[in-house]
Amino acid sequence: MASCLKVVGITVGVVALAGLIAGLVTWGVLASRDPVEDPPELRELDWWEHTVIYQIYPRSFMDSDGDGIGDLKGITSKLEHFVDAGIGAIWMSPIFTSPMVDFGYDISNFYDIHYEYGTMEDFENLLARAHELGIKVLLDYVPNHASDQADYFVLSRNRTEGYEDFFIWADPRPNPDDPANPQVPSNWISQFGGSAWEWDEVRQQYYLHQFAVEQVDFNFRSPAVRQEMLNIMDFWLEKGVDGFRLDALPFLMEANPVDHEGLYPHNPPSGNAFLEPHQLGYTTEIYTKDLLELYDVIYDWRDHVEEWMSGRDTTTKVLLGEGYTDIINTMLYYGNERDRIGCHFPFNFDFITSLSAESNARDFVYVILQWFTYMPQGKVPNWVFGNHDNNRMPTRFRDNMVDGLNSLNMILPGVAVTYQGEEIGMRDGYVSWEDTVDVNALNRGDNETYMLYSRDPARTPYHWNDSTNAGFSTAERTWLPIAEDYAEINLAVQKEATRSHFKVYQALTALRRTSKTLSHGEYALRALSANTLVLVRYLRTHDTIALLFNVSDGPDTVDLSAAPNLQGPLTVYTSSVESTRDVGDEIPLGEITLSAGEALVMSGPPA
Ligand SMILES: *[C@@H]1O[C@H](CO)[C@@H](O)[C@H](O)[C@H]1NC(C)=O
Ligand SMILES: *[C@@H]1O[C@H](CO)[C@@H](O)[C@H](O)[C@H]1NC(C)=O
Ligand SMILES: *[C@@H]1O[C@H](CO)[C@@H](O)[C@H](O)[C@H]1NC(C)=O
Ligand SMILES: CC(=O)N[C@H]1CO[C@H](CO)[C@@H](O)[C@@H]1O
Ligand SMILES: [Ca+2]
Ligand SMILES: [Ca+2]
Repeated sequence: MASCLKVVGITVGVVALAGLIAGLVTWGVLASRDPVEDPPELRELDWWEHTVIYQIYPRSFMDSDGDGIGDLKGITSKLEHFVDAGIGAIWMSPIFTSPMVDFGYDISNFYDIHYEYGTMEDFENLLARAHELGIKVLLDYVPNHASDQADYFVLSRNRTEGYEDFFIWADPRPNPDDPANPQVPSNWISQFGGSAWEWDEVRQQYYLHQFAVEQVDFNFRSPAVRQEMLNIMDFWLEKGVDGFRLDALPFLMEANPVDHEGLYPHNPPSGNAFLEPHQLGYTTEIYTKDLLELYDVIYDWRDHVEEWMSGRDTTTKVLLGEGYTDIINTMLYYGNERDRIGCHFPFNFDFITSLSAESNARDFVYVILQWFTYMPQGKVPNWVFGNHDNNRMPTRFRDNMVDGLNSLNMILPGVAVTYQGEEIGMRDGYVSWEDTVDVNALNRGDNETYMLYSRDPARTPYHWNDSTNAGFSTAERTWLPIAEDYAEINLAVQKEATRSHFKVYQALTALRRTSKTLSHGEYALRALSANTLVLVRYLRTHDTIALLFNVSDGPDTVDLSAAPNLQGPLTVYTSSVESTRDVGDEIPLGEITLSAGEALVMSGPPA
């Protein structure tokens, strides 16, 4: 570890400086040690602490060679888009060698690039060009499982020395009632439905797969596996990547039969009478998810990355955790149990899992404040509005909320995360049953129910312009269809328009880059009515920034003078596309009526 001071949570580029200031940091705000400076110097943030991170779904971003599949050269050709949009870092869903059963989340070679996406040289070019442009590059690290095509599995299934215990192998469960018919090792259900155990003819044992049959769970109790995970991380760190998004963390470890009389314990029934035993949710996953032991693995990874950095002249490498779990378990990814540190932050999925078009302003305020309440002191918050596993943001909320939601993302303290397309308000694409390729939909659904499970609609290709295939590809047929609304919603049209989601997005990221209030200030958040919330950011002598957002589907009148820490008059900095208020309009601190979904970002005098 570079320095024990990093345990405090907020790291800065220069470790010695962190030592000097660690004691003075409230969240983000630092009083100067030098009394003659006025206004005081503000602590220089490390690159990741207030950045905008953009998730690329590589298969759907840009196709450079006309095979209908996005690729690395395509991404490299579009890196200027991130500069244009004001993004600081990209994270890419997996680009490693894969049979593509789960579109890259089934990795067969963790040390190479998938052929449809390009070559190692293409990756190195992408990385070099991104760095030239000042964009950090994060990879998707998928530690829970390997593809059944991976060498590890081929070697483990015939018990090659050193690989015997790489995966979770189990004998059939004895069946006292019918000894001739042994059972699966336990009742565990895969995330994609059906038993999590699969019989292997070669080894004559079952193996565990918490996801697809072709995604074999690593055995994290094996020291060899633990070491191999570090080797993989090192390989990509040596290449120069800036960090990792860590996939599916709650599933890293399962109950140990040693603690259960030599058997894998059954998960207890959840009591959900609508589900059948093979369906996810029929049981409560107490032995297969959120095991406390898994956090030690994460804390070890963080130690390892800190050690890697300590011998080198390098910018900070970050670890971002993915785990859909409750708030208590989520916060453990930050670390601090037994004084250890974990991820720089776990993704905050509350806007995906706890809020929707049905939510009122009080729900928004409650959900946002909940994160701050539970987050350990000194840590950096983050906000996620969508990703490749969930319906797109405007589809879960409403079209008229796009700018308000992007404004919230950018004006809240901490890191903003954008999923590919959110900057132009892309909605879910329609994907017919015939065109469906998502394993979750194919396994769990049929031609009538697949839409409940399919992640394809959130993965349709990016809309660059209104030409063929939205400019994504010259292929006759793309891997997923282009969403039908591409002529209306695309980047080119929004760059031309005077008012557009993209223009609002650009204004917001520009403000983030320059406003010390946003990077270092305090926040106050309140529901001014059932429908309208106000978020105020303030910092001593600096301009105050306020976001007013009517999250409802109708007009709302509120009294701005009730907003905390706000002085008038306010000036509109940017407003949602359908708003009648323009940049520069003055807004008095009194009654104001907002149309459905209207959002105003305003600046005002210091609080
Ligand atoms: C196991 O399989 C691998 C890969 O097919 C092969 O190289 C190796 O010789 C096999 N080992 C044993 C003990 O059968
Ligand atoms: C779904 O498939 C079944 C069986 O092939 C067929 O009878 C039914 O009409 C299909 N439903 C739809 C909505 O296509
Ligand atoms: C649309 O976008 C693609 C990708 O950037 C580009 O190759 C193509 O020339 C564009 N078409 C038009 C008509 O601008
Ligand atoms: C005060 C006011 O007019 N609020 C409206 C905002 O929109 C919602 C949803 O349409 C209405 O229910 C409220 O009456
Ligand atoms: Ca391609
Ligand atoms: Ca696992």
